[in-house]
Amino acid sequence: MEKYWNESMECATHNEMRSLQSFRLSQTVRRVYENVKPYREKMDAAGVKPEDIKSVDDLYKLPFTMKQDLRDNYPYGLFAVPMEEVVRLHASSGTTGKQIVVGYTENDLEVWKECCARALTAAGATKHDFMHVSYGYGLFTGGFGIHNGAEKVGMTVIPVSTGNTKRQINIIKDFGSTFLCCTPSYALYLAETMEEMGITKDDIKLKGGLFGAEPWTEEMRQEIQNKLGIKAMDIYGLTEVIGPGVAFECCEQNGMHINEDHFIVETIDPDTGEVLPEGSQGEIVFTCITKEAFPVIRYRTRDIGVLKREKCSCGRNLVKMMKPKGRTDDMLIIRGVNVFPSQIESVLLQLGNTAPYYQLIVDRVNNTDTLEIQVELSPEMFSDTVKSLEDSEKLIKSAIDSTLGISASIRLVEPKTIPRVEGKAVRVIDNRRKKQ
Ligand code: DLL
Repeated sequence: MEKYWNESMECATHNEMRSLQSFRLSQTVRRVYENVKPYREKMDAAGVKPEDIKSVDDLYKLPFTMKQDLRDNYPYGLFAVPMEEVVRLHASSGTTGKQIVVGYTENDLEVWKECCARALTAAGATKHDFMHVSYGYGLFTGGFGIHNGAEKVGMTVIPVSTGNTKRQINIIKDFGSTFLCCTPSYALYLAETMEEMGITKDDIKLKGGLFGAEPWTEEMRQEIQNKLGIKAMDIYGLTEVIGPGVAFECCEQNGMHINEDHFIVETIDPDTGEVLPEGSQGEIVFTCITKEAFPVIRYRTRDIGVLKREKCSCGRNLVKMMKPKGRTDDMLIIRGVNVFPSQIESVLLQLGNTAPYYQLIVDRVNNTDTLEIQVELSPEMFSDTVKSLEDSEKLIKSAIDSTLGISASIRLVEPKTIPRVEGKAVRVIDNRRKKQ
């Protein structure tokens, strides 16, 4: 089995990578300065000229790009090539505000395929495998991104897209899918539906999957692996940078290698913008150094993560980002305490006595923030006595209160009442926003 897709890049030494990055960065900055007015204006305002950016060490001199810059220049204002060179558009709506539009040249699509092919190869996929893609096809980057990468590897791609979960299970079974790509929450939903249909993991041929597009915990990984009988790998990316494939997990399942020959990564303090040393938790920032149509410079992702540069047993030298904790905009502030939904997921799944479905309802009552955690009962628990349900509720409450340092109310809800989704899970309903 191939271990790497592109050994010379994935295993290049740090020094080799830095010099390649420096060369590509200085070229990209010059091109963007010459061709994209908003970047030129921002650089001029900051007093930085392309000739000031000679190496990665000069990166900090460049201004950040924020989601608002993308919105302000909607739809094509940040494109760096004429439209006749753009062969594909994708878009991301996000939860608030106007959508953002990104473009790809023919060469950008090749870069994207390469990034996804590396991820798939690291997950153990080869041309002998069948790839079942349940990410949405359309303006969302998930479906097309993985699809094209898998074809590049030579896999037999099954472009199912989202919807009709029972049909998806039949396809997995009948077509002999060996790999699955979807959001981690949809993977669990597929497993649940499989169980309802009386199909066990021994009836299907799945052996691996690449899951991403939303934060998920180690505990969730275990659930998916056990229920589907597969090795579940993490894959990260965002529309603004390229889509899936910015970073991917290797056999260690401990952090995602970033495709550093295409994207330079930094972590910054989200409040001050100060660059943090590798290893400190901060906001992840990316600079594209090979993209032609839409190269973002120091793009602030709002994802909170930690970078680790250490020898990996897989042999890759690409820096790793540990599983992102969540996004700064998903972070809840409850009575002054910062809470990420992933922390709650981790506690719930560690206790292991409920179904892996939950939702957080945040409100403000008498000027005080309230947090209610709705946790779904597993069908077995649902038939338990009232006393044992009360005991479970108390157990969850005390585990949550002591981990988060705030008091939350727990509501156990009937099986299958938390809505199942085909894409990204909706974990938080914040009623405070309506009241502002
Ligand atoms: O979600 C691209 C993608 C598709 C990635 C399929 C992986 C697989 P957007 O819709 O623009 O793009 O959302 C990007 O999703 O900033 C993160 O907050 C979150 N995200 C993506 N992958 C992961 C992951 C796609 N593996 C936003 N872990 C990012 C945690 C993730 N969060």
